[in-house]
Amino acid sequence: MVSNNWHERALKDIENTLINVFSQDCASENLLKSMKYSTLDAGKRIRPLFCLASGVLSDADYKNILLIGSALEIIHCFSLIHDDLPIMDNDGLRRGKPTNHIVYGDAVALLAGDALHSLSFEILSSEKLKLSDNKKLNIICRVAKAIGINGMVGGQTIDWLSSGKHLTVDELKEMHGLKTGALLKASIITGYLAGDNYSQNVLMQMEIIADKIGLLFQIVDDIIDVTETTETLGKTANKDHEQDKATYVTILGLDDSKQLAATLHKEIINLLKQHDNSEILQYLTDLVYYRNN
Ligand code: GRG
Repeated sequence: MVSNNWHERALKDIENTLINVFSQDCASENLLKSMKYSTLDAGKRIRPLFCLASGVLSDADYKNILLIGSALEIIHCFSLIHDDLPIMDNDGLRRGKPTNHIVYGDAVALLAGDALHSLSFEILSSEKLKLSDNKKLNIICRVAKAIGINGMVGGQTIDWLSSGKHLTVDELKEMHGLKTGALLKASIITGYLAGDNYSQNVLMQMEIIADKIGLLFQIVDDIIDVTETTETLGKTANKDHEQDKATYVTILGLDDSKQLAATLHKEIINLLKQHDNSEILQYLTDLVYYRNN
């Protein structure tokens, strides 16, 4: 059984890797402060944790997957800064503290997001990542696609343009698969790709499982948005409802959403049990399912 020790140690290692990434000169002290403000010492670190967990399946080097996971977390943090801006979700609270633009102003927040975006690819292409050029290129390509027009940005655009409109469950699933699921999936897949004990067959199965984990993450996100308080969430509760956005809860209702999440959780655990060394992935799936923030 995976102990909390693994989780605690991984969180520390992720934090230290991120701190290291920021220990470089920056043309603007304010820009660096703003980047660190939204990246260090906060968040559940779900994406790097999944990257570490799937790397175990292919015997990936721990330092390599820490770097890849940290690059993905940095992308996630940049998307949160942009998402919170007044021209997007206009939110004042994130991870239990004022959002980046509230502290540093809209322009610096926007630029900090841009700089984090760029920094993530600097990490993935750096010599610190001890992988063959082919592997690196494959990983960089996966990440770029996951956050691009057919990934996070595409999904965010659909989400933005569909505010106030009725979506079917399938449309909602597709939108979230892009906006949130694609980066989560990239975390699981790139962790696996980083190792040498690798098979095309397992990769295909991990792709299917990763899609389901992304979906579970989103359904739970929609549920806790209405069942938990702003204090517990660390961000404004009931925000989707206020902004008239379609969610699993608004389309299916709370009980059916909970039932869907429970079924999906069981299904993912059963699929993972078919793979050796998947205990940490199972542990993280539980974490996604049982979380309250
Ligand atoms: C220009 C590439 C680019 C992106 C900008 C703003 C934007 C486009 C995309 C936003 C994507 C987004 C914010 C998706 C929401 C994802 C989500 C559910 C965030 C909460 O994730 P958690 O629960 O948060 O993992 P913590 O704080 O724990 O890290």
